[in-house]
Amino acid sequence: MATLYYLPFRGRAEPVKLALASQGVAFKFEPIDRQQIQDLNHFKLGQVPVYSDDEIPFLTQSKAILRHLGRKYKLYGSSRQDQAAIDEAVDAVEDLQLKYASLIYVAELADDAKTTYWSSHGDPNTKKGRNGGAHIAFLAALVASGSEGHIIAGSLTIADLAIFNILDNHLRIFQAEITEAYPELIKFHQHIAAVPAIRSYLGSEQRLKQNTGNGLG
Ligand SMILES: N[C@@H](CCC(=O)N[C@@H](CS)C(=O)NCC(=O)O)C(=O)O
Repeated sequence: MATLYYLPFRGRAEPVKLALASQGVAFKFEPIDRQQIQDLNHFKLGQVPVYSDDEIPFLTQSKAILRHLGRKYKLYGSSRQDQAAIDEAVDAVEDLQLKYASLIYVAELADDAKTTYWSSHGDPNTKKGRNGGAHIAFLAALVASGSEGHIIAGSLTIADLAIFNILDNHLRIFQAEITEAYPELIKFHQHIAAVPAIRSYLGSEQRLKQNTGNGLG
């Protein structure tokens, strides 16, 4: 059975779980602690998530795992153009993810940091600022360029799942702001959450309650 090793919160394992759940793939989640990550036989890059299945043992890096699942379960479009666009979206999510991680773990979600974050990475008026592409407006543009509620190829891909997850994280902090500025993202979030297999996962025991390592956000 597919096995996913991660710390006991959603974090960077969540898009991987969403991908598996969306395809009805049974998987075992192995919660581990930081001490266990020192076992470099399994955690060869000194980090988690780590994923194993019948083809690949102990694959590290959340985006590499996501791409593997994308290829394995046909969540990666059907052409090289689709795949390039999917990679682009997944990497755009990573740019925002790094800013989000800093807000949670470095700034510890302090009020002034939240205000600065929204101003730099959320407010539609700052889209053209020096944000290195880490801005919710760019994700909104990707969503708007899609069709039938999906970013690419008119069907579910890992790009949808990556965007859904980063959006889900941001909605926990900026629900009112996003609802006002980006109604299309709210619609997208609802659409993905309503995919039957995803809805069922989101309401299941497998969906951990704790979102981040320090319990913020
Ligand atoms: N680029 C990696 C980052 C992985 C990462 O930062 N993992 C953290 C948990 S979110 C970790 O393993 N921390 C343990 C440690 O630093 O000892 C990915 O996307 O998987």
